[in-house]
Order: sequence, then structure tokens, then C-alpha cells
Amino acid sequence: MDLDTDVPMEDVSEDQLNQSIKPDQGQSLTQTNKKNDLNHESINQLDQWIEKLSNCEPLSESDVKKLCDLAIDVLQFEENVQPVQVPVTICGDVHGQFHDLMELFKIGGPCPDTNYLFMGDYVDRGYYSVETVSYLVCMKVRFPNRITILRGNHESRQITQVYGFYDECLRKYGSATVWKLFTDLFDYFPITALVDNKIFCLHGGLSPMIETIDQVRELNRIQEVPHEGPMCDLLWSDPDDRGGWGISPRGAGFTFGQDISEQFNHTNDLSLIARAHQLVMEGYSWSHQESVVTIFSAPNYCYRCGNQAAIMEVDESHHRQFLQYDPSVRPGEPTVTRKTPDYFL
Ligand SMILES: [Mn+2]
Repeated sequence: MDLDTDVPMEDVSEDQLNQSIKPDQGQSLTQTNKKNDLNHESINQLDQWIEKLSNCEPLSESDVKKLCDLAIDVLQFEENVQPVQVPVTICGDVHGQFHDLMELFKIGGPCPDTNYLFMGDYVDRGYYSVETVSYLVCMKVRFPNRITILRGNHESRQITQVYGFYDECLRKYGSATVWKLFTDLFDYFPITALVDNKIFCLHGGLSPMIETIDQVRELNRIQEVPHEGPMCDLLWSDPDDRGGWGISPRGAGFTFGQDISEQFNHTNDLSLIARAHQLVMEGYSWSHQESVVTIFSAPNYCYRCGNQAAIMEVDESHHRQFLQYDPSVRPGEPTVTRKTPDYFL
């Protein structure tokens, strides 16, 4: 009995099935079908967890363990370049700003009624990384064909020990167990997505070691984000006004110019590269004569930057619409929305 209304087979196109099943892996057909068969008990449990989390209450440690086990069963079968169909709403960095994530779903429409693609950086900086990543992973397991969650450069053991997620787990759970569970899970997150074969989505940007999307498919992604190399670059790089490849001031990844973006889009028959990773004051920003768009979905980033957030809706005819929003108003919390001083950027 299939109780999960999220994944009717008619929603899975022939293309999707072909793309997700490699011809030489007879076993994976069974497993692919099996992974979406949530039983009645799991669905009830997930719905309870989602309800609890939507009140910004963290799950118990034992529930996080159960959730991560369920999530590995889903994410391990996704691809390095996860195929996504239109219509879909594409989102950038969230960074633990849980209440703003709830605002995002108000603005964009609730999941699973609206399909979502998140491009990473769920944790660090904000005060609610635990609740934010727990909520998104719950939604992924509950509605696997309605939401895609890519890996950002902050979904990493090393970065989360510096920028807040590790400390938050210690503070909220009294040990590093939950941090360990989630950072082990991050290794399974897909690193890029391809919307209708036309929009290439990823957290950071391009790599001098990657000319074709097929080369991304060949990477072994199930590992900690490396310090260098193609997987590192995809999660760390930034577009730049200067042409060619440049040294990144971030100390990882590269900067890439318009010539690089145009060549990549031409080679791979793409209309657009959509990425996140950089604070942009309007929530979205075009680069390279609309070859690249940056989307940033954490309004008033770090509760002090005064920026708007945005998400990008792509409809069935590939029309794009940006929805911008401001921080959710919460009683008892400061609402600083002054303009960011230049020295902060
Ligand atoms: Mn980032």
C-alpha cells in the first residue's frame, strides 16, 4: 500500500527514470523504487517531526539519528548532477535563520505544493542551524521528489567547527553526537542540480578542472569537502568582473570571468548557471550578461547586513520570476535593518 501521496509514479518521467538508473546496475531499479516506499509509521513520524520543528523545537538526539538514517537511504541514490524538473523555486543560502526560512515558504508557497531546490549553506552564522537543517532534511525525506537539497561549502566538518554549527549542537544537545550525525549525512548531499537540462545549479561556481557536466557526474562526492580540486571549486568559486580564472580571496575555489561562464554554458547547452554563496543586497544579482545569477535567501544576513533575500521561480516555460523578502518580524528580537557599512563587505 502506497500511503505517500508525494511520489505518484506519473510524476516520474521516462527521462528521470533513465537518468537515475545506470544500464549496468540491474539491482538499482529495485533499490530506486524501494527508497521512496516510506511506510505508514515513517510518514507519521516525519509529520510529527515536521510539526515540532515548525515551532522551532529541535528533535531529540535519538530522533536525529533515525532521521539521518532515513535521509541516507534517499540521498545516496541521488546523483552528483541531480535532475530537477520545472516548475521549481530555486533558493540560496539560509545559514541557520530558521524564522526567515519559514518566511521563505510563506513567500514561495508551502512544500510540497511548490517544488524547491536549495543550493546549500543551511548551517552556521544564524542561531538556529540545528532546527533549519533538521527541518529541510525532514522535508527531503518526506517529499523526496518535491525538494532538492544541494551541498554548500558550510556543509562540512571543518567549516562548521569554526562558524557556529558545532557549538550550537554542543549547546543544544550537550555533546557532539548530533553534529557528527549531520556532518556524516552532508557527505551524501548532491553537489549540483540540472533543471530541465538548461539551468545548472550549484553552491559556488565553476572549476578550471571541469569543462563538461559529464565530468561532474564522474566525481566521487561521498566525502568531506576537499581543500582543492573540482569538488572544492564547485562549492567555493565566485564569478568575477575580470576575465579568465583568478585566485579566490576566500582561499579555496577560484574566481571565473564572463568568458569562462559563456564557454561553459555553450559547451553544455545551458541557458543559465544559478548559484548562491555570496551576499547580494537585493537578494539576487546577475553576472556575466545574465549567464550567471546569484541567489541569496538569508534576509538581514547575520542579523545585521540589512540585505533583502530572494528566491527564483522557474515556470513550465522557463520564465523566471524573483520574489524578494525581508526578515520575519519576531517579538523580543532586535530588528536591525540599517544599511551595511562598506567596511563590512
Ligand atoms: Mn557559501
